[in-house]
Amino acid sequence: MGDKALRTQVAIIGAGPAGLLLGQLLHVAGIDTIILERRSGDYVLSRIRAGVLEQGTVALLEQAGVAARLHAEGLRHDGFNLAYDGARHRIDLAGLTGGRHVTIYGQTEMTRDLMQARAACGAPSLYEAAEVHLADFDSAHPRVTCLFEGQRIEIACDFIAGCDGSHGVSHASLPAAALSLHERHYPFGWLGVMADVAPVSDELVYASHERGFALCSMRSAHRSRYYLQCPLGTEIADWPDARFWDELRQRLDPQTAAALVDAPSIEKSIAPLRSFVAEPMRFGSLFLAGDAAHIVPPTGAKGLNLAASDVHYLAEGLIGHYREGRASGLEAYSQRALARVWKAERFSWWMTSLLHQFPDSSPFDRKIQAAERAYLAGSRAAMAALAENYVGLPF
Ligand code: FAS
Ligand code: PHB
Repeated sequence: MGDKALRTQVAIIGAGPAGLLLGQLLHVAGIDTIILERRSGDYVLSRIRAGVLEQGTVALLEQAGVAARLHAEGLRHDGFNLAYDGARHRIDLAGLTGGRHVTIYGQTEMTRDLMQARAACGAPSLYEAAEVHLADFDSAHPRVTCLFEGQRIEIACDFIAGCDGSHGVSHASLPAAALSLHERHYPFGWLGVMADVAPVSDELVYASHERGFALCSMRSAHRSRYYLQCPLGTEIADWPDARFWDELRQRLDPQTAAALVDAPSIEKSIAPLRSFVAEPMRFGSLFLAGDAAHIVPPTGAKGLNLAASDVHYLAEGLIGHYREGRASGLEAYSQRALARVWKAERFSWWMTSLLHQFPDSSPFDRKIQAAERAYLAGSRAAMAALAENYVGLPF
């Protein structure tokens, strides 16, 4: 028994996008939650992550009542560009998908909006909660314990939502035999730079070059986000700004390279690329959502958006349980979520394979990759398939 006993309907582990969005959707539906987060709020906000939101994610933020700033500051994008063989090929998202689009709005800002909304509604969040432990989730009376502000807290709840990311405690709490893991590691990472300078282009540019992949993205009309494919083991210390900008220019098509304006980096980090799925996503009263259950390489801008669709299915199931005593939503959760997860895993793997240089590829592999790019640049049907995945498949 802890020093302090609490009770809630849904205990949420993790205050990243998945945990916070779930908390807000359940609050709007009148369902009580407690969020436990290992880090401080400032630390969570300091992590630079995603930047592209699907329309379905925007709709969920509207449902959660946190989309005002997104609509005021987010950038609607109706297309993006692929750059290879010295030319740019625009993917007309709106024209190829009957008007669908994406919105550029940093995950940091989305997280900030969700944190502020949760604080405003007074729903409890335990930041810097240590030694979080999940218990009895194979029963109807699961419990979560943690150390918080020097006290041992025990939370009795009906359900636990494991939204604690790829290094969380939730899936680590499961017996290995209960999980089926599927994984692919890529032989490279992304070196990312943020700079307060106007973006090189008003739409994103994904460049494929024999020196490696590069991505030109943004957070606003005054803040740019760039990435370079880099070998495993790359050290940030080996990449001063001047080298980064020079290498980026070499990988871009001439038109984009000529327009690039560089500026001092305000953030520089390296992210490894991997594909990962843990099946199933439900264990009794414990439900996994977001990076706690799956990881995609960031090439297709799917990670954050998959966390949102998991949360959509899980919130629907929990609301059905509490409002109508209906178990079907929760029983279908894992199968529904995984059906969409695997399609996004496929797309992210495909786009990564299309645009990156693979150190161990054979001459045949490289010919196939070049043919895939050439086919895509010349086929409306191929571009339409890319576009419908990029804007987000239906929930
Ligand atoms: P998160 O990892 O965001 O949140 C999990 C939270 O749980 C964290 O705050 C963590 O501190 C907390 N936690 C962990 N263990 C805990 C414990 N034991 N107890 C309590 N709390 C615990 N996606 C894109 O779409 N585009 C991108 O460009 C992109 N870039 C990325 C770059 C990096 C370096 C990384 C790591 C990911 C990137 N992603 C990107 C994916 C990323 O955006 C995730 O998909 C998104 O953060 C998923 O959100 P959550 O599932 O909430 O997980
Ligand atoms: C980003 O802006 O961080 C970003 C955009 C598109 C991607 C990945 C990352 O595919």
